[in-house]
Amino acid sequence: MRLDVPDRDYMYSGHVGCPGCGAAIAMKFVLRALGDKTMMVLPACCWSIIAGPYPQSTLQIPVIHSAFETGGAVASGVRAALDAKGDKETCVVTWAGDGGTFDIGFQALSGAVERNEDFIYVCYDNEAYMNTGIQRSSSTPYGAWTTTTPGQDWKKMRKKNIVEVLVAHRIPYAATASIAYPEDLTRKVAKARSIKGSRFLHIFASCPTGWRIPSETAVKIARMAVQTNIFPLYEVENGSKYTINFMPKGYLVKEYFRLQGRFKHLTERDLDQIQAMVEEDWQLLLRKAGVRLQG
Ligand SMILES: Cc1ncc(C[n+]2csc(CCOP(=O)(O)OP(=O)(O)O)c2C)c(N)n1
Ligand code: SF4
Ligand SMILES: [Mg+2]
Repeated sequence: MRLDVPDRDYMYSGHVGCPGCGAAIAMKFVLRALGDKTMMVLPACCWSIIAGPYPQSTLQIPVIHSAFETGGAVASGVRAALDAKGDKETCVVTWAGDGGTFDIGFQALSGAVERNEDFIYVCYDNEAYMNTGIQRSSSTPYGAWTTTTPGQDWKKMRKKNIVEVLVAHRIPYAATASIAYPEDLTRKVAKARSIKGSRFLHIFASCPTGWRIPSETAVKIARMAVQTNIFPLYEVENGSKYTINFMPKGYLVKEYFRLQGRFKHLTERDLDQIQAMVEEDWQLLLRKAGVRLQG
């Protein structure tokens, strides 16, 4: 099968991520879709390491490594500096993990998008603070083991719905995407690049190390997250126009959970409860998108 995505790479062939790292796959596709004239703000996260130690870098674009909590603020400053130089062409992109987005960088992100700063904010979501040893974030899903939710203290709170939080800011464009659907991802990045103002992309990026999965299953598991409705693919324009990009056939969440060591403690009853939560979220999304299903 030949993928219909640009073939010019903006990553060199080597990087220092773990084998099967979804965050590395996400970066590869996003940079291909953004093309030349891209500047990246990189708050502390696994990607601060994956890019390699100075003076080496796997990235073929200018990068600013920033403090963890400042992704939105630093991007605002870079945009202002480019504007002052008369450079309207270069696209400013913040690339942050879920911890740097849902939690610690949220204030700077919310401030920047409330001002409708002209930049793209990409959150690659591996559902925990991976770089520092798999600590739980507000993106970690209900039921997951992490080093701060060990044993019977597995996470009992549901994942924060970050796209809905961004949609509440009424930004021009917000979308979910997955490393398992590169054509959909590429189209959304290209669309985001063509829009002015604040744009937000939430990319599901498997983490073999933190999820306790074999590296070769990273893409399969990301695909299953979409096919089970755990991570639906959709986009929202101007805070109100919802479009669902993929209608799953409705696989059972159990199949997805059973492949991952981080969920191995869950009982059948826990998994039935999670199935009901997923269904509830999916029905809510369908209502927002104005989709009515029979039954
Ligand atoms: C203010 C501050 N607190 C804590 C850290 C330590 N730190 C660096 S990266 C990181 C985890 C980042 O998690 P996430 O944003 O989800 O990205 P991931 O590592 O999962 O790719 C932490 C806690 C820091 N650099 N700065
Ligand atoms: S810990 Fe996870 S996100 Fe970080 S480099 Fe390894 S696989 Fe990638
Ligand atoms: Mg993370």
